[in-house]
Amino acid sequence: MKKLLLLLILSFFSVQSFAGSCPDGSEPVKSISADGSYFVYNCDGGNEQSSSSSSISNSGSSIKAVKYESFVDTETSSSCKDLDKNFYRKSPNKCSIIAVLDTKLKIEVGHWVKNVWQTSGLIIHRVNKNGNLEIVGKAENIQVETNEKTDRPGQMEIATIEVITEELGSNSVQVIKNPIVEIPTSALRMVLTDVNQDGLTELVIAGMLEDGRSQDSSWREVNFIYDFETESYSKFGKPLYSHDFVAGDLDDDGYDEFIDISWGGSHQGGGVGVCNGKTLECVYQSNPPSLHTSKTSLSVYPNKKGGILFHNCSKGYLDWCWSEVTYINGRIQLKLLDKYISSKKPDKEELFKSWQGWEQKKKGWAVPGYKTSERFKLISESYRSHQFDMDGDGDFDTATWKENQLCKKSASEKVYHRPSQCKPVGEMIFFRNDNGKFTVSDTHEIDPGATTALYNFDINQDGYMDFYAFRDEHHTFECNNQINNIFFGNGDGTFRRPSVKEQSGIFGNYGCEIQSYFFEFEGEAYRAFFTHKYSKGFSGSRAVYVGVEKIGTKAEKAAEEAAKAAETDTVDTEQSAEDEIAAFEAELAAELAEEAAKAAETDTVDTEQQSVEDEIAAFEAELAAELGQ
Ligand SMILES: [Ca+2]
Ligand SMILES: [Ca+2]
Ligand SMILES: [Ca+2]
Ligand SMILES: [Ca+2]
Repeated sequence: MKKLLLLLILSFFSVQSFAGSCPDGSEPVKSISADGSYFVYNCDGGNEQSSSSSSISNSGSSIKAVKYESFVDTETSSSCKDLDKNFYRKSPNKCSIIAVLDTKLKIEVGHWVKNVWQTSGLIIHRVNKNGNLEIVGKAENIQVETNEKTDRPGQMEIATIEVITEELGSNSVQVIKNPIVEIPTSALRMVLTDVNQDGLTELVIAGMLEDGRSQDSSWREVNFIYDFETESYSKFGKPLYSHDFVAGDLDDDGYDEFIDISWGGSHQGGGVGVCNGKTLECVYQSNPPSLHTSKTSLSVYPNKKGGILFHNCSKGYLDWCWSEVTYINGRIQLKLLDKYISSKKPDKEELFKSWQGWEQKKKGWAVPGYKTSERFKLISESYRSHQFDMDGDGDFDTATWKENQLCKKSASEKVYHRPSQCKPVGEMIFFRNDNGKFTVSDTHEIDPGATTALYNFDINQDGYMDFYAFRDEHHTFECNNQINNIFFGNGDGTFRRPSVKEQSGIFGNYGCEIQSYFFEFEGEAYRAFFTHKYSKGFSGSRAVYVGVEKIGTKAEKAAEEAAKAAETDTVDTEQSAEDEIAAFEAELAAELAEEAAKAAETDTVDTEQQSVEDEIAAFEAELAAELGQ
């Protein structure tokens, strides 16, 4: 936590020192482009006359990554249901634990972090060359002491678990392999895409070294492509302090371009790199006016050149913009489509003390009914946005959240202490796209916590796109907060929050879950998740268990219900004792599920669940006795 806070705090200081370099360590050569309109950086020995290639090109060499295997805990059954009863929410879904991730930290970042996977920033899936499912997670093993001045590389861990889905739910689910590889970088932004258009996805990593090292160190880093099939990586682009990184096919040739956006202003250098998807050559330009980093997302027009970039328009986080992107001569041009004023200008100031002891005046707003010395709303900002089709009309709509900090203290205290006296308050805002004009279609209060990714998936399989915000454990010391930020779509740009009971009818909850990801594989819906064994190992290693559950499809549920209905229709009045047991059990199971859902909702220890189980046992015994007569 300390480290993360430091990262956030450091983001707001500008520094002068910078030593950018090419992947091979040499200095990039700066020259003017052929048309004189932008700078070109060249890494291959200063070949300045090659202005037509006008860029940093991919080094091309592929490096085998250092590799370990993760493991499956043989003392725990590989069924999710046996993992942990504390947070268990009953579900009929098939579910298996497929790996246990337990990588020790090189450098301690807080007594509560025992294992780098606790703060993993990614869970996704891919399909490999054998057509098998792979679950992919990413974590960082921070290699620097807090505030250390160093040029040491970062260390990212990528775990890939290849699993046979037919056996999901059994205690012997087949895990084909589960390598963990190390990539020598650090990053907040990653994109899974088929870089070379061979039908298989790679992970594109926007390297940047804001990993707790001193602000006098360079935070600039090149980008990496991890090839899952060969377990090797290659590099491209020049070192940049990549704060935002988006991908999309801007020239409609099938290959995704990458827009690599450095934190604006003088801080570690500004600028935008645009890397051609086919050649991986990058052209660098200064920040287009009105583009400020922190929540950039890109959608591309289907079967057409260009797309829409969503971004902050000005430094103060007060307004957001949608711009049409055109990709000409290797660089991007932005044309403003629409703008949204997210907050009025802060009109008050209060003194704040950071955990390092620095005192600084910060801007914000008064809270109605309070003096600013007692309550203060500090201006802050979210770092993510997501574009997807919310209303099924074929164009991309936008979701993002507004985040401020609500701070409380007594009037007699001289300064506000941050973060201890402040907590984030957020509002998720959905914008519907009507021919390039964006209107607010819905808003919901959220507890943003450490939200690091926004996803869409039709979770309840009703044909309307749903949306969820994934949180990791950086700021949350509790379990299961990630499922608080799930929104079910109504198909028109509005969303509702499903109750825990409604959620429980779709997916389960196993142990102390810390991240969740919904996806489709071979036409079936699944959820992958990271969880802890709360009751047993929390004070020990805090090993992270990776699980996959299959979500029943709508067709399957309908078939089940039809079968049940057909069964009851044909049963005559002389129902057998077995049928009676089955019917009673089904009824009680439904009750159990409801109880479990309630229990999960209130987080209280439930004694009632046990009594219902006892009831079933007693009834079974009674009937067994009757049958035996
Ligand atoms: Ca590929
Ligand atoms: Ca392209
Ligand atoms: Ca739409
Ligand atoms: Ca839905």
